[in-house]
Amino acid sequence: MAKIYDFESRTFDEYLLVPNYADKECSSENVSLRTPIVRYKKGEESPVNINIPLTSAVMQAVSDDTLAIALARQGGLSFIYSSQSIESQVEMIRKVKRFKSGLVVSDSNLTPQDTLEEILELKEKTGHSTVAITEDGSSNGKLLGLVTSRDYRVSRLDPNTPISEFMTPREKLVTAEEGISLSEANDIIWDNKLNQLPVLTKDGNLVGMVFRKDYREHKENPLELTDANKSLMVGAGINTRDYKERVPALVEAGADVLVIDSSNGFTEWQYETLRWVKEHYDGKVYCGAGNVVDEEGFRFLADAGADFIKVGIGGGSICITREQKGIGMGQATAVQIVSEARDKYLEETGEYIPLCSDGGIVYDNHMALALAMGSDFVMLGRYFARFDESPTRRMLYNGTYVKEYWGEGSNRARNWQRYDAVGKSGGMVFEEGVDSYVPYAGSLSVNVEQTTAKIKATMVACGSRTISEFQDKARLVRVSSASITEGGAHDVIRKNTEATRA
Ligand code: RVP
Repeated sequence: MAKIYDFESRTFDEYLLVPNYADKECSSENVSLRTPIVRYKKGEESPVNINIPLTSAVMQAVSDDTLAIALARQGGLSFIYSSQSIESQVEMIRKVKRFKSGLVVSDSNLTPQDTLEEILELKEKTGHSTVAITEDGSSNGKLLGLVTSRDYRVSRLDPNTPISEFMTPREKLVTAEEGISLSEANDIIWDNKLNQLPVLTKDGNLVGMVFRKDYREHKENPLELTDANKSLMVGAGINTRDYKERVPALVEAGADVLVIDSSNGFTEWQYETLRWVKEHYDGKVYCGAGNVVDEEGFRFLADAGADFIKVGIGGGSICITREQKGIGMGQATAVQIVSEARDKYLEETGEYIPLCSDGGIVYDNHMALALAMGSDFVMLGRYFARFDESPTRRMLYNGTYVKEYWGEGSNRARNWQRYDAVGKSGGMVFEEGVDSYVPYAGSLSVNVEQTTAKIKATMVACGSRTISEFQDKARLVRVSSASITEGGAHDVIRKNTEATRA
């Protein structure tokens, strides 16, 4: 007979946190939101951490290179969507890795024999006005000169003029040698009134550039998430079908963490994919898996070697899996059950597996609740889709600005690899996601700053300075529907009808 659980599954809105004692030292300035994202042994540190517990969903309407750069600069991590060709996903990863606040691999390079016309074309393509002139026109060739917009006047110079005639030659350039620190490079930039400093190997080959502007911006983004080479960090989605080709290409491009993107992770497909990644790379490539909602699903992926596990089925704002297939679990309950399973696994094996609460987060307080209930980080689709940096169009709809947002299981995404509803023709037989609009909300950095300030304030109210302390100390209470009404503004005539909770 079917097993029927004797509890109801619940959503975040049905819980509140109860404050704990907070001493004077427990203030927002002293709260760290740094959090582990891949498995580690008890007593050790996770090899990969993020500086704020926010990741962006593996979705076409959310995570491209532009959003990934903006989010990494605030300390979070994007997972670039996999419902695209391997080549275009790789290109997005490369763009994020190339964007460096410190040393930038030059993406605009020509030879001295090229012409002004080619400089102008390149500038148009990359949007960058500094071009490295190398012997072979590559980003790591012998540096022969530099061209910036100060070196030519388009109105005075024949477009066919060879670059050698107007570039600033190598001997007139101030350069630095490989190994220089970012702050030393910055001193040279200031002392010599430069806008950029080429960094060269001992043999004079170009390693990259340090830009004055980037250094300043880095100082303004103290939480910026970078790897050992000072490149921004970025994740990538993979699927269980073409992983043998996709994973090597993504790893080669520099993806820092992978995740198997699927609505249901409790499958032999995920097991095989995880084993392949782990064995092929000797455990050196990190890969998350999911999604699951119970202990059995968690154990299965943990034993298969998942580095983190995503929790949640059917809670996504654009997701109709529960309606279509009748599967899923209320998100808050799923997080609680899987967290308990994770803690049991830690007791038994001494390995901590970070959890990601994925889908169904509407308000900032839901993020705090997800963390309190045991998630180490959250994954957000709708939240990020609303910002300038998301890949979709901003439009005027019924008098307000909106952005488009569609599910990976919608016909629009045609991401049949994420779902099992594949027909004979290879298309989708039914949809598990909808195509929608979400209210436009401006820039990512402003919103993320506000969200993280709220999470910190919640943690302070619960007497916690770190996420793990928050998880240990949190005390939660279920609320009745009447007390939910009591929790919002009530029995007053609101002057401003805009929702203020988001
Ligand atoms: P939300 O943040 O509530 O918009 O949810 C985003 C999550 O929804 C994704 O990370 C993914 O797990 C899920 N999703 C994406 N597409 C679909 C679908 O089409 N059903 N669901």
